[in-house]
Amino acid sequence: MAENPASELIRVAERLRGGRRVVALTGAGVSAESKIPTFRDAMSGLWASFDPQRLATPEAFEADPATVSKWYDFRREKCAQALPNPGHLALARLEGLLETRGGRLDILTQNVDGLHQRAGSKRITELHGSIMRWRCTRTNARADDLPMPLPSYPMPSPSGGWYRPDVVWFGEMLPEAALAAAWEALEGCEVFLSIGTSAVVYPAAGFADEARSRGALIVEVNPEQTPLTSRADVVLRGLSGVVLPQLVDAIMDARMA
Ligand code: BV8
Repeated sequence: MAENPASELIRVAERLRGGRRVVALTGAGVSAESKIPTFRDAMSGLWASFDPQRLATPEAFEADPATVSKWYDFRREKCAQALPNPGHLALARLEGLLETRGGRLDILTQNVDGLHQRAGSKRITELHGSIMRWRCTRTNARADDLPMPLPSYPMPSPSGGWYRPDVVWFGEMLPEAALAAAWEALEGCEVFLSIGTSAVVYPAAGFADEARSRGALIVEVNPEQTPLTSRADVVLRGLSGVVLPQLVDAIMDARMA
């Protein structure tokens, strides 16, 4: 992977130094260095023969609640064992840096693993819910303290329904509060960072264009090309766990004062 020209990194750092309104859209790539498989990686072992886009649907749960519950419980355990990586930690640092300069960082994450919270970030919108939480199919009551692993698949809820993962499946609407928070963040956005996402799942994949229509600088951090690459103003080609700390160091670099 070619090193990013320092000038590209400096260009973004200079824009961020000004204490701006920044939105970071994060995807599974940000958690890849925490050993959580991305969607487009072949899922390891037992799940290699399953297609996440087929399993992550209401129809799949309806048809086979045991298999879907087991898949999510397997992933929940991996997420609970994972640790935030330097990319998550750099975003938490960036949030504090911007705030001291009167700016703001909104993290809009497609990830359900809770690692941004554990890295210390505060202003986070979970666009697609949380794999650490389950929701009753009858009452919508939520539970984030169910035993790990679950004692049975699927897990019955006290109301006589079942517990389903409290995530947004393909074909399901995003939570209203999450969408409202995303639109509010995009409203004032001056720099939009698309980090570790294949930029193919909507409505999140449309946020970069929303930000651009408001004059924001569009920056992509990804080791590979995506459908957003050709529309990005700056492409920082690399791993988020490497590029994001470099970006924050560049902002802190006194020589840039
Ligand atoms: C909805 C939670 C109303 C569950 C997920 C408009 C146009 C076309 C289609 C649609 C549309 N509107 C709605 C749709 C349908 C659908 C959709 O977009 N389909 C796609 C496939 C075309 N959207 C929906 O259904 C959404 N609902 O809009 O409701 C509606 C409904 C139907 C029809 C119309 C309207 C709900 C979508 C949410 C689904 N839930 N997750 C769970 O986790 O199990 S999606 C899941 O996959 C993620 O949350 C994420 O959103 C998505 C993509 O994953 P990524 O995070 O991008 O990860 P991926 O593996 O794909 O890529 C990783 C990237 O990281 C790669 O680029 C790689 O290069 C990079 N990378 C790897 N390592 C690193 C790295 N980058 C940096 N550093 C590294 N170290």
